[in-house]
Amino acid sequence: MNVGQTLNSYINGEFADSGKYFDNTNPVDGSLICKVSEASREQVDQAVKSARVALKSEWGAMSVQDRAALLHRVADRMAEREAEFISAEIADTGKPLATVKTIDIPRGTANFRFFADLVRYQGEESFRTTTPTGENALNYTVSKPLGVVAVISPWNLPLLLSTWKIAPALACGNTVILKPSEETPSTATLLAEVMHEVGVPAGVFSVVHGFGPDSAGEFLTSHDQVDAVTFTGESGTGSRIMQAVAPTVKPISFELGGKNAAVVFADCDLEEAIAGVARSTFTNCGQVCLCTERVYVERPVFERFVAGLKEKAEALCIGRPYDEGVSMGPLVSKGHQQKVMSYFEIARQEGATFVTGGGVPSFNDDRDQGAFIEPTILCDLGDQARFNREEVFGPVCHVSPFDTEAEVVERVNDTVYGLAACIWTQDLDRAHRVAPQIETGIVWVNTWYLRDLRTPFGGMRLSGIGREGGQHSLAFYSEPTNICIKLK
Ligand code: NAD
Ligand code: 6OD
Repeated sequence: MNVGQTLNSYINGEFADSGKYFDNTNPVDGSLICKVSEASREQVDQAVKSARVALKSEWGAMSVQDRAALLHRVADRMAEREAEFISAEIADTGKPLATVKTIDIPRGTANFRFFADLVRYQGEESFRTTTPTGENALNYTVSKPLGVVAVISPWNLPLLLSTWKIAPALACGNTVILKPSEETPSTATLLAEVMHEVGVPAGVFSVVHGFGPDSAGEFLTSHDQVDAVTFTGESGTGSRIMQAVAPTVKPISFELGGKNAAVVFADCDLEEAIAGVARSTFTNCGQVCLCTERVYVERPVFERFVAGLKEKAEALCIGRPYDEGVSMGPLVSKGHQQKVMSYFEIARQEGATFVTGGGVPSFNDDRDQGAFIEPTILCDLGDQARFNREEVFGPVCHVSPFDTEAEVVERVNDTVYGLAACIWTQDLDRAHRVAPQIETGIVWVNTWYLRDLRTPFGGMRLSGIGREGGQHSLAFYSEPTNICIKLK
């Protein structure tokens, strides 16, 4: 892929232009990166049909061992082309080089290797049965692919989050159609090139570019020949996709939004807690679904905590992705910058105190056309304030004091979301007592975003449906058939 070239969809083993284009812009300075060809309804239909055919082709007949080996070749080739993946992800997102180099791209290859290895050693259940009337049988389970899986992915961790679903879906023998975010089409296109280069058969993996409503996203999720939809994105979009799949009752896996809390007890290692909350709030400019937006601090350490967090926020170096020492890039787009700024305005009207930030930094160069925003800390809002209830998805948190354990558990759980939470304490009994009371899919104690790909990942309430990770992914991406043989 050459920088500046038009990005096409990848359908049935070929790159295809639709004749209709949208702009892919650089959030650092608003410049045009390239044009992207928006897949038509006919092209999406073609992708689905070729994915159906591919299910019955050499791909369908391939042994698990060969499939796993092919996925390792995908990872190998991604590693060989790592520099291109890095520069493509940076162009689309504006993230600092160090972040893309250590998180986004390595996790992309790791996702393929992990699921290739996992599926290789996968067993199947069997039960020897004796009924109360003395009949004997052997039950065993055969796992089959679901069929054609639609993967709809967001812009915040483009390669990491799309491959988190593509890899297990392929490992289980499905065919996959990816609809990447319109904001970040580049690494998805590179991945299609890699699949082509290593010989993934035509139709097994396709990429359709475009938007959601009345575009590739909707064409795909409402297609009656798609067997399952796996989606990462906003809760409202999840709800619309649920309606689109309802007529054909497709299996869905949803990783959605959050309004994640961190609880800082007075007995914590305060320096570690401050550094940890700074990381969980400001990483990737706050654009990780797991980022902290609500912080509850036990009253005796409240003032010291806020002062320490302010110091960390003001020490962040905002700038261009490739500049030395830069720790925070822009938001993904001007549109998202406006959304985050609108929440700052809501917070102002609700009476928030801005401890730091709250605006757009001024550079007096081309970055003023970019989507930068200041790291921001707020205090003095009530728990019912809109700012404390809705997901902002920017580099911002609200900090409030609490007095008792029971009070803070109730306040943390008082939300329509349920994705992740962090507890900062040195009291092991308290950690074990509080963590299970938190109503989220993930609770971290004295850390944040420490990942083991075998663990269940996902959220409750508006934060999602189902869990992926390790066996949970293999369970979602396959269809079990129980075979019961009567024994004499
Ligand atoms: P989004 O919901 O706007 O878009 C996600 C994807 O869905 C994009 O590819 C988009 O084109 C597509 N889409 C939009 N409308 C659609 C429709 N009607 N039908 C089919 N597809 C449609 O989300 P985003 O702004 O790209 O990402 C940010 C959001 O994602 C945040 O809410 C964040 O919390 C959430 N997120 C959650 C997780 C998680 O693991 N829980 C991970 C990352 C991001
Ligand atoms: O690390 C992962 O596997 C994962 N799904 C992360 C999600 C991050 C949300 O933005």
